[in-house]
Amino acid sequence: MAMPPYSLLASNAMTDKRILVIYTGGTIGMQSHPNGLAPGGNFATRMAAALTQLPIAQQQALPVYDVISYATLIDSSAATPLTWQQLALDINDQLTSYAGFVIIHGTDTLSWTAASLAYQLQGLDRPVVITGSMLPLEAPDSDALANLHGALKFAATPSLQEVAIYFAGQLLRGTRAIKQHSDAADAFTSPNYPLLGKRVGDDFVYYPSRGLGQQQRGAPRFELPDYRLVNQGEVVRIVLWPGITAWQLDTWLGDSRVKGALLQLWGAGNLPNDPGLLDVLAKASGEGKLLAAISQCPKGSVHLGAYAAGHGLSDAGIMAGDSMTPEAAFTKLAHLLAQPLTLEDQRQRFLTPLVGER
Ligand code: ASN
Repeated sequence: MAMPPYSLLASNAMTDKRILVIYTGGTIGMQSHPNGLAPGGNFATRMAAALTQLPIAQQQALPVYDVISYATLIDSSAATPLTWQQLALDINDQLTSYAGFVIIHGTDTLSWTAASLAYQLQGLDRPVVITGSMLPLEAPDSDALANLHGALKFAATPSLQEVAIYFAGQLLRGTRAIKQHSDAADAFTSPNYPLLGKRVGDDFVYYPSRGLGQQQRGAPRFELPDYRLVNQGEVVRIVLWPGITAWQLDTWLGDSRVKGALLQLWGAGNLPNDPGLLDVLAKASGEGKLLAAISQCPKGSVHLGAYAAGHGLSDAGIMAGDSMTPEAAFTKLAHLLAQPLTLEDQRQRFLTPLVGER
């Protein structure tokens, strides 16, 4: 007797391995409108059509997936902490129904969303892979199909147990990635941490020894605080420039609405030798504001106190962000400030690696 093409067991196994694709917008789904490119709908059909362009063997090796589209599709410049929170809530709601998740996102703030999700989805026991593209899905020579393909493949890799970005053949840790190029397909880099995986020929290779999967113990410990508490400008990012003055710094840090700040210093942690600047910082941290510093250099780490000019930073209560990306440091401040923690706990948790971000 001939066997049916799929046994019941096989189809159950397929269900166990389903991937949920969440479409938020971005260039990948954009279509021409009279005012320029804008996010287009009907993504599930368009994605399925694009995937039929893969060689048959690759199509057959794709995981089964469902697609949900957000009601309001955005260019990722419109993302806010509430967008990050919505994604985390949706993943939390669907967690046990899917083996992995692919988030389709605009590239401009993709690494911010990735970093924020990593803090919200601590202890994640399955893949969450964020991707997008530099050219729309239907554009000639688009990078969209290759990115969707790789994202689906890695989202179906159970040993990947963290929030990662798949882009241009590379799998990057979500808390370690930055957008480095405004035009090239190879738009993302991970300046201070090796790739979690990559495409090698037709294979998608994951390096488990670099991943968080091995640290994963027990049930996920998601933290889903109310990000409305950090959605009105409570956290600011200040990138130093030559000639910055104390009054300028105070304009930001002295505002009672500001609860935390990320400072981007020069080099290994240098700032102008102006006692007025340190006074402003000390006053803000004395008022209970959470202040952290990283470097403006994408590679390397800050060492507060390495230079005489930067020596007073630790005394002023500034926490060293080591080699964290701006995205990872900023979203971590926001994540900690959204929770009812004491200042001491917030400081201690900022300085502790939570999801491989430092
Ligand atoms: N402006 C777009 C966005 O971030 C850029 C892109 O997706 N390539 O939504």
